[in-house]
Amino acid sequence: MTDVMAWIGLGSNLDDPARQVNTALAELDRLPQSRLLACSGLYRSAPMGPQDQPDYINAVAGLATALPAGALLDALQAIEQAHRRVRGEHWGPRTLDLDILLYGEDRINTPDLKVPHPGMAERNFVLAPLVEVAPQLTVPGLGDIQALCDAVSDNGLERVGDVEWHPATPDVDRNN
Ligand code: A4P
Ligand code: MG
Repeated sequence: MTDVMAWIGLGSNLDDPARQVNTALAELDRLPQSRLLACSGLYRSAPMGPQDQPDYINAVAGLATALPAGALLDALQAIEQAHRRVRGEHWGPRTLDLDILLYGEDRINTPDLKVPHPGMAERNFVLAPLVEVAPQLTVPGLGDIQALCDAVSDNGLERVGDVEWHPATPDVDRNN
């Protein structure tokens, strides 16, 4: 099976959010049949939903994967569990949230998985980091990522730094 480019949204607002996101990136890169190929910087964002919770740190990552979408969701939920995420209030605070934003050009609508992620067109903390790393991206059913990003306010959003992950340097000396 050939690889699909899946775009993953990462979010955290508890227990050192930048560390949660950086650790999760390394864990994504270690998933079976998968390789992390791209990553945005870290963005601080005002909470969407209940306001009596800390700001979030958000980022997006591009994962080349041969895992089917359902298996990828299971793997992401296992990583969330490893970060001791306790599911509480809807849209409430969390140590780590991993959403499948895009899975290649697929449109998926099952009880457990909706792709493209239904909220992504309203979320500046998803659109701005996607524009940073994949400005040519087209979202199935929604269109050009830059146009989607231009249509939302950047209120409450600030790029606060780089992630610790770096793309592997191609080994150009391998040929001989
Ligand atoms: N699910 C369906 N589609 C997907 C998908 N594309 N990716 C299902 C991941 N999961 C998907 O998710 C509930 C169920 O959604 C999963 O079991 C899966 O089968 P959850 O993570 O347990 O619940 P939740 O996160 O509380 O609800 P929801 O609606 O998924 O919330 P979101 O969309 O994840 O948003 N504010 C800021 N600034 N930054 C944030 O990152 N995140 C949230 C949560 C709220 N406010 C935020 C942020
Ligand atoms: Mg979620």
